[in-house]
Amino acid sequence: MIRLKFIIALWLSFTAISSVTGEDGYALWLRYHKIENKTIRKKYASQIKSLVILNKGEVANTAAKELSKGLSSMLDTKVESQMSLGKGSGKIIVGTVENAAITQAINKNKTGEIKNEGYAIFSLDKNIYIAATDEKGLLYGAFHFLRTVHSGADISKLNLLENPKLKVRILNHWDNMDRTIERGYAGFSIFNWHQLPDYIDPRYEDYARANASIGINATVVTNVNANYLVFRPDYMDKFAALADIFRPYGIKLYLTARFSSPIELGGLKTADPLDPAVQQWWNEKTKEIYKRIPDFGGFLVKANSEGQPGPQEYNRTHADGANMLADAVAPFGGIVMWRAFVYSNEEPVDRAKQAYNEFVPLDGKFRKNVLVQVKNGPIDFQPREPIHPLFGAMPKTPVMMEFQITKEYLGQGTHLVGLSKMYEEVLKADTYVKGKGSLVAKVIDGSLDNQELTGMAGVANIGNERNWTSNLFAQADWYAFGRLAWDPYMESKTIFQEWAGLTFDNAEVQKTAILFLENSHEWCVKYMTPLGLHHIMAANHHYGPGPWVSRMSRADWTSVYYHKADSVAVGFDRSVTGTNALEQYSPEFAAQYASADKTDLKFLLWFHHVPWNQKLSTGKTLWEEMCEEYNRGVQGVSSMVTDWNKLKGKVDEERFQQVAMHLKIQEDEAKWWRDACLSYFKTFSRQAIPAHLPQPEHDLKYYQDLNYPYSPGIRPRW
Ligand code: GCW
Repeated sequence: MIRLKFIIALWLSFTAISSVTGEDGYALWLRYHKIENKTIRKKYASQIKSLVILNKGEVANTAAKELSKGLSSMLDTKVESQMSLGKGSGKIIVGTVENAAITQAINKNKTGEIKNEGYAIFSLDKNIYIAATDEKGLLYGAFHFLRTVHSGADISKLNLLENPKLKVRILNHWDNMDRTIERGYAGFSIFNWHQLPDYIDPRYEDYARANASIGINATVVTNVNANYLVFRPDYMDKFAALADIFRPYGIKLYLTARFSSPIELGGLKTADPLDPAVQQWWNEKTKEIYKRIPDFGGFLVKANSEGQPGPQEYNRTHADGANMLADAVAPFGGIVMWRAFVYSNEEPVDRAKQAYNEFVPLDGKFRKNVLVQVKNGPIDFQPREPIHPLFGAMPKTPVMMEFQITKEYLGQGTHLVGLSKMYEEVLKADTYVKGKGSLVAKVIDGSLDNQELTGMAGVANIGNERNWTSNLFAQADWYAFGRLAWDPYMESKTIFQEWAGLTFDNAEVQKTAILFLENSHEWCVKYMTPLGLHHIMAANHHYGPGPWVSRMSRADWTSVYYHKADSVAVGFDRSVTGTNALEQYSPEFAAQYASADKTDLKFLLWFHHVPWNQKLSTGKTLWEEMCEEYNRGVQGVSSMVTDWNKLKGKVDEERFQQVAMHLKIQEDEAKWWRDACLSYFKTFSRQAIPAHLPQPEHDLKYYQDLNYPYSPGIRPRW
């Protein structure tokens, strides 16, 4: 009996340890393990004797809680927060400028202007100050300080000022109310609508905390393919319960608005945005929401796109629709994010050109509290796209970025593909609209056209799987999104160092992780869509290759529409001889891609229809280069398999295995992409795959016959 009790006690203590250390990935980058290096830990302990929080609000309270928890754990000694300043040194003093002690310190330190949500951290008179203008700044400063301590850096001479470059740093959840997630690959939605508002899953708070730790200050919890039930009172109560949990973490809740809700829920005959009864309906609904959620952020809308209802059904414009909702939220300080992801099969125009055609004429016609939300590229989150021509083309309208964090087209739940480099490539791309240096980042942060309202949205990759994101390394994409939304000029290298440092303890593991994050996007592009190929994945679920897809309800959902392979050439001619999509960019931008021989190979087949036998700058023909590229992509993945396996024993076993198993899947699937695509394109090039390269294991029909009816993340049909 005693023995049994002992065993149970032992078992309990083990499970307690494993849930505390969270080495199944649940703890994300917030592990805050005890600092192993004794010298560093002791030094910190002598520099951090007490923690003083001068503000009393709920967000400051969160900052206090985080600092106390994080520091206590890393220093292995209880660091409790107190509210009175007291005497002596060795204090971490946290407060906003309303406190005299903070203003005095700021003046003495000659800290520059701390803007909304920004913070300064500096050492002064043997104390360390975390100072801000508002409490959210304190929270972000607290997380920054924790990162610094975690990294083992010297904290005796800290002096930094961080202001967020974008105002709305927001996740977009494509989560449905039945808990499926459109394009979600990490399980079901973490939001349990059925049990809300009475059952509060502790995960909601962990979610808010993770977001706050990387500067995310907003979230849209419902799918852009929206459900009118969002506006039913019982559902509004559910959202209010979530908003209450998010608020202490500085996170505002937003909702998607289905344009036809006044008909479906309100019983009106129309959803015409100029109809007073419709406007009245939205005004009333908005009031009901604000009654429950006083700091409600506003609406995100997908309209007249992929079957979603919108103002054009009433011969009204996107601006008419957006403005109606903007007027409804304006009295409460809310905003509307109106998506520019529009294209129509009926339009005989290159899909890549349609959003620009529709939105540019509306420049200047949107209310002040409307942001036009534009995807990074003109088609749809492909492994690589040139920048969307709308960046820089609507100088009188705030334009925000939409990135996809979930990997709809980049290996979904299993492939290790670091997205930060892709985001960086887009943000640092030059639009040239106002001469050299007119970076996309400058459009987004409002500096190019003097915009006040700015933002970046990321389509969330989070689900209810234990480690949140399925592939452990996909946590790095969530992390990178948050950091880039805070500062779109940040370098991926820095982001990777931060994330790897926080996620893994062993230096060799960190180094390898950084190497993977640096290179994996490029490898993925190569094994899926090299040389500017795009949209050649399998239909509907988009899992795996499908360059042969030719019969769909609409042509612009097929692969053949995009690659245009024939016996002579392959690629989409978007130059003057083709659809001239290049005309939508500034002349300097367009000039880079005007002729095939000058075009960067990354975008060759995006902009040009190129003969299979064309000699490229590499000295190889297009066909040969395509074969090489596909193979290089596979080799990259194989190198990750080898490199990761060398780390066995250097990283905790559970996370080691998670990554190892996913890498194996990725390696097999990279080969699948290569072999399927080359087998298919070979039927056009009518040339063999060079003999020194691996040959496909199967014939084309085999690849074409593969099917995956239960592939996750598929768009629901209702
Ligand atoms: O990427 C495509 C997806 C759709 C998605 C759409 C959009 C939410 O395949 O599932 O719908 O884009 O961005 O609206």
